[in-house]
Amino acid sequence: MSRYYPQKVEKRWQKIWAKEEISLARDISPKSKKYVLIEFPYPSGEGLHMGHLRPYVAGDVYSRYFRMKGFEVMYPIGWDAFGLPAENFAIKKGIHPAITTERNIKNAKKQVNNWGISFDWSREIDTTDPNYYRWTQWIFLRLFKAGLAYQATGLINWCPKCLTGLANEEVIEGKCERCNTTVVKKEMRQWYLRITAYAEKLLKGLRNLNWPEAIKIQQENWIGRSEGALIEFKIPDSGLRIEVFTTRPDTIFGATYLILAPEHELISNIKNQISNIAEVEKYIEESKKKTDIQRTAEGKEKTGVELKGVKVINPANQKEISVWIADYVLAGYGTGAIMAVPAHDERDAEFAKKFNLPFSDAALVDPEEAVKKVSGGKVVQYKLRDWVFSRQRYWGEPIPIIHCVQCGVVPVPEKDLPVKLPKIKKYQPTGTGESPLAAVGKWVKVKCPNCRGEGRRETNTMPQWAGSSWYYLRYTDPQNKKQFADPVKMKHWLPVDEYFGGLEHTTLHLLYSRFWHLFLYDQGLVPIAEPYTRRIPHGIVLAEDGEKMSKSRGNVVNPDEVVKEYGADTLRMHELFLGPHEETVSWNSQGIVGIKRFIDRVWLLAQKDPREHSEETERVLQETIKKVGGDIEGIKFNTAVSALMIAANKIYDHGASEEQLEKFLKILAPFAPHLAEEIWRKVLGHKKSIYLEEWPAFEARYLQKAEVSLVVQINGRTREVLKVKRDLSEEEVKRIVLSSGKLQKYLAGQTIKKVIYLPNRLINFII
Ligand code: ANZ
Ligand code: ZN
Repeated sequence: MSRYYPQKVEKRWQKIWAKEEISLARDISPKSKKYVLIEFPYPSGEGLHMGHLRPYVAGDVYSRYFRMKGFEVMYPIGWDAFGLPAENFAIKKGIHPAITTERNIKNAKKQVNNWGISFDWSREIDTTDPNYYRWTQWIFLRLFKAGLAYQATGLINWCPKCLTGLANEEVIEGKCERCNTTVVKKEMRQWYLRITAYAEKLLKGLRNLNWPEAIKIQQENWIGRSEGALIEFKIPDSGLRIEVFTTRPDTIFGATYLILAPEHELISNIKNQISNIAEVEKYIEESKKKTDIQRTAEGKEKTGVELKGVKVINPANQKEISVWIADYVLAGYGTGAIMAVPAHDERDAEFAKKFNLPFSDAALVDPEEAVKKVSGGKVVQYKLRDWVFSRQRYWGEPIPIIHCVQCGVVPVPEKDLPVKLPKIKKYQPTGTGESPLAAVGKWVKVKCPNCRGEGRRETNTMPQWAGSSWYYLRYTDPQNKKQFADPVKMKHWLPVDEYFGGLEHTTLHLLYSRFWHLFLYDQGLVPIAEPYTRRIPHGIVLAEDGEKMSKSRGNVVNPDEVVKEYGADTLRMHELFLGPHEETVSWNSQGIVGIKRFIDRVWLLAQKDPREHSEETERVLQETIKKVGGDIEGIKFNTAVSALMIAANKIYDHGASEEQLEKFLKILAPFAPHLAEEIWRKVLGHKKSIYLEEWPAFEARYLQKAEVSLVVQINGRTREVLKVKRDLSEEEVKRIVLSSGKLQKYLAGQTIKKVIYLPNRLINFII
């Protein structure tokens, strides 16, 4: 009897599967389609890690299962290869990012192949390929022509380490999402995408999606819809007015003062009127140094300065009230001004106490009436801001725009796409707010497509989120030279049925790509409104010590090392067995030995002779077929693995016919693809792959047999026959009997001297 050497066996099948195109998804097929997607990876120099393995294996089990269930499954992969890390790595090593990217892709590809992931390589895409980003630029132009891409100068988030502007979504608790450096505000010209125009659609579309509730809520909160009113407060004898946004117009009689954000534009207009302007300007300077998070943190002591010499009239009661600036009022929300109602609002109350401002317990009024009487207007406000879309870095898609002295902002004609990123030697960020491309004179200088006069190319590039905003569309038709994808193919494959991914992209990728998709839908360019039907998040894999895996801690488990030592099948099953897919789990180096033993045991089982049919085995198989299928569809891979292990032990004990062994192999196949195929073809001698087989059907008659009729005797006399689950322990049966009303009458108050239990047949109480 030979031992099982996964390292040898696995490589062989990986090659054969590639040749046999086992995972190729056909566009024209009589089968129902299933589109399974993982978030395509960023190909870094470090290679792929456990964080990639987890969703890829999950998607792989799912895809292999549904192929066997008779679906045409598309499970593609590509590379999200633009972005800062490649560029930073290149700067450090002095190698061009195009070269390192190619190298890293090659390596990552090898990795996922070693893990036995059944991706459809014929659909591979790379966002840095001009054939791909040509269409990213094309969609940008569509947005531009629809008025949804615009330039503006404003205060934006700036990362002083990455030396680039950032979108709000990339600022996590005041820090850069990439490098964790505290973000500062900087006034700059930027490109924006008007995602706010889609706020309502982004909210509404969420409702019908099969996403975890927590993710929906997070996205809803980020969009932050709130209904309220705009109300004007006049500055007497000036013709000026201050507009506030309030969600509580009913409290207007209690508004005893007004607060502006320190950045409010009115302040510079009424400078002469402010008698303490020096103090005010000092406060404005100080607040510039704080992030929004610091400014609005709960429990932070309220600060502010009165604008002395300025008063406004409360339109509800005509009372004159004072005006203040305070940093807890943000410039970027509502109108950047509030009416303060200390009697009803906690933050206002804190502020009023500190500065000795009046509280008013005036009665609430009907909100509708209040708005009418003060001639305000009902409005809806969103927390969502427009998406800052330009980056002052080299390694990204050039924004296809030409600036002309005569004509202003001119889009590059579609026929001139792609605007290729020039290969240059000096790609270091400049830090001046200009992208390194600005120094490439030859590339920048270009004729205006409109007037043929002298023009300059836009030198900012797109953020790393651009290419990923539509990549799942390209998978449906990756080679298309005429369109970003053929509508017929999109209609066939969309929507994505299952989207496996991380929890960190809720307000980044998932928000951005839904926005692009909804826009393309409005333009009639995609067949359905929402791209991702079901979202399946996974928890992180922590190191064995329960800490995050990190180089500096030295606790990183490298999946490739595990493959070398134990083989891919063991790695896959162990990883799935660590815990529920959506939960954070810790690596466990002891448990892996158990999985390895399981793999060896199945191998032994396949060598066992003679092979005879066993009813016991059949019953186990039937239950396991049902359980494993249900678990895969319900994303409960850990319990599926456990069911397979239990089944293998029982089958080992009871024996199995060839047909029974085959059934077991088929349900094991999605999890341990190499082992299953090796036994299927090499031991059992089948010519064709096990992945062309059908998932075994289970027969109800066996499942009914999961219940048995148990005779209950008292002192040897039969008193009852109970239907109970098979294989219960004596304790479990006792509990059932003692809670049965009919039997209680015999047993109540009696001392049970002895219990005789014959599993699945009889229990006899001696009293
Ligand atoms: C008066 C009032 C009375 C308010 C009351 C609340 C309670 P959401 O739900 O988040 O939209 N507000 C408006 N603009 C603001 C800004 N730029 N910075 C900080 N706070 C601002 O909150 C809306 C409420 O937050 C508004 O309603 C306003 O205070 C405040 F008993 O007006 B309210
Ligand atoms: Zn021109």
